[in-house]
Amino acid sequence: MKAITTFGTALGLALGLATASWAGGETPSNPEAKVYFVNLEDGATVASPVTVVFGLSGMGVAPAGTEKENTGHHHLLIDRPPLGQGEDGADELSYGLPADEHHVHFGGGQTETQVELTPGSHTLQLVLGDLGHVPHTTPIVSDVITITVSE
Ligand SMILES: [Cu+2]
Repeated sequence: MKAITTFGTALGLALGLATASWAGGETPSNPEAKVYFVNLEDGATVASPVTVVFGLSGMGVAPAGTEKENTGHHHLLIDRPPLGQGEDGADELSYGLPADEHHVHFGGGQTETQVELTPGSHTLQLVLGDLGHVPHTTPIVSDVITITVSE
């Protein structure tokens, strides 16, 4: 019985710490919201250009710059560490996402794209950003998936 109690306490502490460090920018999200890949699964082998369809539940898509509660726009992260584990660590969760080959913005409110990827293994992650491209608090991010692009 004692062992169970101790385990419960440790779990509570671990969850508390995880929640405290998992904060983004100033825009609140629906913490139940989910962003996900509609047409790609982890481990999939695909041909380039790769069609990527973005799914979002619990919040709505709105173009960048739109001030509307519980909305955001999609960002596709390509071949970089999971958001919050890049060079700036958790700090990157509270700043606007960069725009470069590893961070593609869909500020028009698009929900799908085609990306040219070289043959081989690539990682993809979806991140919802607010009107100013900053992740929400709680950040709405997908799992990181690894796909293989065929020759
Ligand atoms: Cu953006």
